[in-house]
Amino acid sequence: MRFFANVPKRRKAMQFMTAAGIIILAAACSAEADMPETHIVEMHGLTFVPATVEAKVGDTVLWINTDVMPHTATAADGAWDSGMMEVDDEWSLLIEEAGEMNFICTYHPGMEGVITAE
Ligand SMILES: [Cu+2]
Repeated sequence: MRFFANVPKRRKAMQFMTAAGIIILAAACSAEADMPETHIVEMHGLTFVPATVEAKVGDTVLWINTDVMPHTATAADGAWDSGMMEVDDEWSLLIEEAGEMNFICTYHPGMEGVITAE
């Protein structure tokens, strides 16, 4: 009888450990949600797509020239510059501080975008 009396306790212990495991797993998943992301901006049809990027500090913005002509990804204030990006070239920028950063293509005055980093 004693042996069987222990079974429910063991089951409770198992249930507790399962619940603890789920909590740990949930915590790990939410930590993953805060992992740095890469935001892709295509240069296409003389525009940046998307033109607005909402990022977090630690994220990366990756420009890819999928157009038929060269472009640049250049900070409007001159803080950074990809230089000439030929067709199919890629260039990335690590977001190191919060704020709003306007960017342009130095070849095409109409090409504008903005990164909002928090
Ligand atoms: Cu351009």
